[in-house]
Amino acid sequence: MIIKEDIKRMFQIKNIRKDFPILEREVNGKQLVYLDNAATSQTPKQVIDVIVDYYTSYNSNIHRGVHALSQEATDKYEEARTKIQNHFNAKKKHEIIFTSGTTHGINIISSGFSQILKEKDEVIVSALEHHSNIVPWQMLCEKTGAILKVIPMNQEGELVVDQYDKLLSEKTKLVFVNHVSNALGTINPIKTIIDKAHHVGAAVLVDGAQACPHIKPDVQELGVDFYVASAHKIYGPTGVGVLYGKEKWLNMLPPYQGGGEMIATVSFEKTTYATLPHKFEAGTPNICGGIAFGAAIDYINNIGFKTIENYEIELLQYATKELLEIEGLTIYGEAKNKTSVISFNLKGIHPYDVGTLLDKMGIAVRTGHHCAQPIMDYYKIPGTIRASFSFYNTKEEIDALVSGVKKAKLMLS
Ligand code: 7TS
Repeated sequence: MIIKEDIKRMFQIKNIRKDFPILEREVNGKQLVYLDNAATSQTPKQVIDVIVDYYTSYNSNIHRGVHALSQEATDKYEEARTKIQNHFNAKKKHEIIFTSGTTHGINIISSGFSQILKEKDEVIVSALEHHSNIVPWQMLCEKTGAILKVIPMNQEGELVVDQYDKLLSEKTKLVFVNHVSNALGTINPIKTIIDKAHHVGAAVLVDGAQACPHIKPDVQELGVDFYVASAHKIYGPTGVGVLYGKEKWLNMLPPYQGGGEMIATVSFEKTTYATLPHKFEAGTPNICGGIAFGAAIDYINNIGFKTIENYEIELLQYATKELLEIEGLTIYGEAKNKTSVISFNLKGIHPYDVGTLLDKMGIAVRTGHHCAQPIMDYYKIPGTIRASFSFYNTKEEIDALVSGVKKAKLMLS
């Protein structure tokens, strides 16, 4: 029986879906069912309009021209920085650095710490990381002689926090962990991880790439030293992201790249660097992207994180229940606290084959190791099929996924 609440919700989802023109399209002659939101989310027309407006009306370089267009672009770009500051609740606007994305943000910090760390210093990573939050730190360890330690995971796909306690000591200088695992959807206990690290005097970087579409992080409440994210996973464009850093750290760390915009004075004898945030923003940035990022933040806040959370949990629970009814299907990652991501496999069938057949049915999922090979190694599998849901997905789309997986199973067994 459809109750009043369901009707209200169906109406809202219909309206929300109208904001995303791409959801109307067909793929391989079938209505698109987009379930690869953890790779990149779709962009609402409110954000697309901002991008079109930028190139139609005021495209120009920022922070340098006295002319009207340049001033307009500068104002809009800096307004976006303020929106991002407010969203993450950063104390100061100059603690918000525009980057090209999460990977860029992590590299700014890992490269900076290569001038601070010494041989035998220790740094801690978690077993649940994306390669972006592993490889830059391994490069840092190679350069400095620092030692990389790993917080292990368990079968449910959760971090074993007791083991983390044993890794921490006064030798620990840095801890880097994701807020949410991209491969499994696990929400990590980052507040506990941060507090424990601070207890031994270590700084913490949180990779928020997968958390930000679902959770509004409060960097002051978390007390985190660095928090990074990408706009394209939060309904904004690709090629832009954010690095939040505590002022004292950003002042202490060296610039990442040299060039225009990041200097105060230049002569052949000596160059002095600009103050924050420009010190970390060499060259012409992704101006349109930054402004559109601000619009995406507005969009997601208009929907509201409580609404998003409630609805996405409903989708997650429904999909989990329906998928588990398929014989031979295993879900990887059953953390108590997780976002709307389901990684799964069919017994004896390669995930890539299932993904390819689903694509023929118009259903977009990601298959493979999801740039998280250590997690796949833990489960001793080559990869998974990953379905990741957004607030614009529907139960009907989950039904299409479930029926598609059943068909794929029949064809491949
Ligand atoms: N960290 C996490 C947790 C991620 O999920 C990703 C991208 C990154 C870092 C890198 O972000 P980028 O914007 O700099 O590329 N994750 C995925 C994914 O799960 N499928 O495609 C990209």
